[in-house]
Amino acid sequence: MEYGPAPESATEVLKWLAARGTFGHFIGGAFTAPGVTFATTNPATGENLAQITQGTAADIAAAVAAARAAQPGWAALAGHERAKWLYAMARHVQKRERFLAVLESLDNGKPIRETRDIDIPLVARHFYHHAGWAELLAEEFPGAAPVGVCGQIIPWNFPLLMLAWKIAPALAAGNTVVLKPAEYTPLTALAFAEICAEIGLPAGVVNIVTGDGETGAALVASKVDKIAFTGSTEVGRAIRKATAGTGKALTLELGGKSPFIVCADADLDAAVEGVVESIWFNQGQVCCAGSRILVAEAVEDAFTRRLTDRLARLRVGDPLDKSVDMGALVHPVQLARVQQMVAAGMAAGARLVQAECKLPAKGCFYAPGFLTGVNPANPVADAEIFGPVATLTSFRTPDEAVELANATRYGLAASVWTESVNLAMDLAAKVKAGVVWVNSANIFDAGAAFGGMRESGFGREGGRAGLRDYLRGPEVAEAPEAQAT
Ligand code: TXE
Repeated sequence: MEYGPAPESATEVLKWLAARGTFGHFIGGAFTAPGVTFATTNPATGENLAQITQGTAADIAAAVAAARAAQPGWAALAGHERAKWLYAMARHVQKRERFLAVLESLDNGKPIRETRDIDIPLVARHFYHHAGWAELLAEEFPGAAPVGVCGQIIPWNFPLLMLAWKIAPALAAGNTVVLKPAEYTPLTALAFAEICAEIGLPAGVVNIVTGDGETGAALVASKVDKIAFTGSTEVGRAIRKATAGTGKALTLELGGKSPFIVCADADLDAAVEGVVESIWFNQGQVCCAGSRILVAEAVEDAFTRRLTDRLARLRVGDPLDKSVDMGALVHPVQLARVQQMVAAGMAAGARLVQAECKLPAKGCFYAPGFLTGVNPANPVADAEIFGPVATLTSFRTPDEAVELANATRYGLAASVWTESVNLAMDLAAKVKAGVVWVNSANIFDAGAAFGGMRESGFGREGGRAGLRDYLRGPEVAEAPEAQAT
């Protein structure tokens, strides 16, 4: 088996996988014996990486019981003591950063440049940031109490980062958790469970139960106090129905079809790089990807030319090769989905501009591109492709840009490119999205609230607003800054 560059860490990861082979769940501070298992595979090669236990309702009940038993003691700790554990998690993630970067690339297919420079550093940052919050909690949210036991269900596109987004604020606020990673990418969550064991985290504070949607549904139906979910809009809808009337708190971070607005006065080279970071980052498997490029008619030709040139220079290939820009999609099912969506878009009249790169002979690789001539009735106009393919449409006036940007059932993110501060502020206020980036895209910070509106869900992750979603009590309903205005 050839693993290209980064051989040392890759060897270490392969040894780690070989030593374990089959994983159980992490419940009450220890790994359980494996049960019925399924394979997690490397999407770049199709090879099996490890056997993963399919969580049952009984496993979920055991994990929830462990979290329930641990919760009062965890909440009773002084904030600075909870902070100590979160700092330890951050430091241990940093200590293993190369190992985790390679493991994530192997399980997910994303390029090592991204896991090494983006995913894993952001994971550590999230734990550091929330360690600070644990210390400040009593002062910043006087009278607030944790929600209790939180069930957390995460997707496969940023496996360890989504784990950090869920676990760090929950623990900082005094909750305990049962987390279910996505079935395609459970390995870094299991490596994180080992970190919890190694640092001696009190048993039951973090529990990880692996499995598919059935395991997720069992977690939703279990005796937890809150569900925090990131994933598809369809499953989010089902979870909202399942939790309605149960008294369980709920936050949902779902899909998107985020506009990427290039105004007539934009710095076009910067905007082209913005597209690279927006839709060709992580193979386009990003909930807030700028998947709808809206470009001012006056610069459409110039912008499209530069974008096409840039597209031709993207390198697609072995995720462990440090010079690669795009790796493999996460799974053959997702690859087929992207192929079908693009074919449907073309059948409805769109034209595909696609990189003519040589793809590896096997694995879930897909050449990036963009679709032009997408009319509003085209299925790809408002459906998430969730792959490295944007749509490109032109507009004449800023008002038309706003109208097009808001012509969607989603409202997760938006990106605005202009050299005019006034125009940027005006568009940012009018576009219906939880997050608006100006002259940038896909910037994530642990201190900034991230989350959607409309069918992109509700609730926030990151910063003060994210903390509030893991608390209840008098100071929680409204942020102090909101009360002041
Ligand atoms: O998501 P699912 P899938 C979108 C994206 C993608 C599509 C399908 O468009 O192409 O969804 O991806 C768990 N009760 N996003 O099918 O099924 C599941 O095990 C409880 C956008 O992989 O939503 C996994 O852990 N849990 C998204 C998690 O939900 C259930 C990221 C997400 O899987 C469940 C991923 C159930 N009934 C996909 N069914 C984003 N917002 O970033 C499944 N799960």
